[in-house]
Amino acid sequence: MAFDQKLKLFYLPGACSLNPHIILHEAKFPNVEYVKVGRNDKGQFTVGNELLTDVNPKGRVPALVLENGHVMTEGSIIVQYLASLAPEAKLLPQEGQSKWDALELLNFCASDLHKSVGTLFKPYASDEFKQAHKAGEVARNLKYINELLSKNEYLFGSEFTAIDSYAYTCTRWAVNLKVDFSEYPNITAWQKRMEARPSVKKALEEEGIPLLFP
Ligand SMILES: N[C@@H](CCC(=O)N[C@@H](CS)C(=O)NCC(=O)O)C(=O)O
Repeated sequence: MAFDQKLKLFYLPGACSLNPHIILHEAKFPNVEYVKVGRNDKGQFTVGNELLTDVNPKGRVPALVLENGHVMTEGSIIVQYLASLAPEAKLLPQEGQSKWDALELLNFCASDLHKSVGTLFKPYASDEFKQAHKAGEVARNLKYINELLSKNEYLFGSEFTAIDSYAYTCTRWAVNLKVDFSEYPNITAWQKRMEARPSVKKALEEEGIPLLFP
């Protein structure tokens, strides 16, 4: 499949679909339709009068529909796919040990980071649990990211990769959920660096959500 194929990204403003949204702009994919999902009174995602489950049986974002109709539904795999279509954008290393090391970190974002911060949104989690979880798993993952950013400007070295857009998306949630970032100054500096990128600004603007650091 080609770089200039027709693509359709289903997103919810600010959700993990922001990661592929940033990546589509970062690599300047030319032929993308962005479809905002809504919610019905049962909390299910909707697209117009239809349920998102008609597109993605998991009922979640992101979902990327390719020109041939195939649907991809896991964010970390979607960005690997996009990176392979746009090698000159260097969204992820494509060869050697770096390829595996980058995938390892991308997987950390998709599993530990995404799901630890994401748990703080669960309506069935008690306030007591959320406080303990912030001090436990969330802090552990943010500390690791903060350490990585003490060595480099971006998470996988001196250049932006799709690991940054994923981690930016999740650490953004943590800021909005009032996690204390005073012990993570490198994350704050990197979030500002991320928000200076035209791709990030454009994706946030299209999703109708504010910069953390206007
Ligand atoms: N395994 C999926 C998870 C995607 C995911 O958790 N999406 C969230 C938004 S960040 C969602 O759609 N949540 C709605 C729900 O769980 O009903 C991935 O890694 O892309």
